[in-house]
Amino acid sequence: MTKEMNLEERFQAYVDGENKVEPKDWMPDKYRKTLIRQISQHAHSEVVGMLPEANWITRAPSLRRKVALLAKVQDEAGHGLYLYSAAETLAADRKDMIDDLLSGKAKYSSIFNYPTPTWADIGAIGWLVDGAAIANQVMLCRTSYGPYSRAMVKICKEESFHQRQGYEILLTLAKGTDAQKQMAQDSLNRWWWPSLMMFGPTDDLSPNSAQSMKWKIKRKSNDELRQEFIDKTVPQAEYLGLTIPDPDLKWNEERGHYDHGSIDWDEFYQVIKGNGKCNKIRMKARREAHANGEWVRKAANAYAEKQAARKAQEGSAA
Ligand code: BYC
Repeated sequence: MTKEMNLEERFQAYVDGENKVEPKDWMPDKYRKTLIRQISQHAHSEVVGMLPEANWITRAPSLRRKVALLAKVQDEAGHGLYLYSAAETLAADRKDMIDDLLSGKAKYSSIFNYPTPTWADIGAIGWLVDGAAIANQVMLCRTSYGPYSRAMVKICKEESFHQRQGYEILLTLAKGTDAQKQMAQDSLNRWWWPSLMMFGPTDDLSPNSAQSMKWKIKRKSNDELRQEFIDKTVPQAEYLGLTIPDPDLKWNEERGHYDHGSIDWDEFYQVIKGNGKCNKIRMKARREAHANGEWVRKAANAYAEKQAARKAQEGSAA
């Protein structure tokens, strides 16, 4: 790096050299803000993502299924914690992040605003939602911000287990009675299109992508990841003997990829504006859980607060 380079150019050259940015390094303010936005949204998604699945813990069809689902939901809470901690290394305040979620200012993944009316939805979430999350998060293991990339490595390992538990639920249903197979098909019909929306708007309509790719926060574009997910998932659906609800889905020999039908982006924007089927229920559940946890936060902070009060008293006495 030459002496004449300004800070932003040096930062870009550092990132271009595949170096990781660490909390104490200089970084452009917009880089910090973009990361706080993305990481906190990601953390909120993990936490809100527990709700549609937790709905089935008491109704899991066997002890084995219940144990696996409990472990999965607990993992999601852990992911939220790693991610809030990663955002804190950028000087984000956890209370502010949570307040933004609860006030509706901060986004969380669109996917968690859809209902889970049958047990098969737990299979579809594991297979498709965690499958889409893995496609996205494998690239985030190589994101330029060190604490985020390291959190992602552990998260991806756990997501792989989640994906397999979901696929196995659907495999069991798909090999079961006609009614069970239909249940699996219905869940695929419900979750296919929302899963494709998880990757965000098409590249030409994604306002954040170009800069995030330049800074290597994102390593692949929304459309690239969506395509990877489709190409990987179609054979899995075939193995299950289920039909993906897209009459335009076709292998394109020339491109070496599947072509797919058009995504209902109006639905996506409605959902992220708060008008999805379950937005209000999800937020109500989060607000209630937060209020019920007040005593836990108080107890956890009590010692630190007492210490701070004692220090302040000693300071004023001196
Ligand atoms: N839902 O410019 P764009 C999980 C927003 S949880 C809602 O492309 P960006 C799991 C976007 O935020 C998986 N909002 O944005 C948990 C932006 O709005 P703002 C969660 C969306 O950031 C429990 C605007 O649309 N994974 O795995 O470059 C159980 C324009 O978009 C969505 C992550 O969060 C959406 N789907 O790219 C099971 C991964 N898509 O902020 C599973 C980390 C877009 O400008 N995040 N928006 O107001 C990312 O990789 C990126 O943030 C995204 C969007 C690819 C999601």
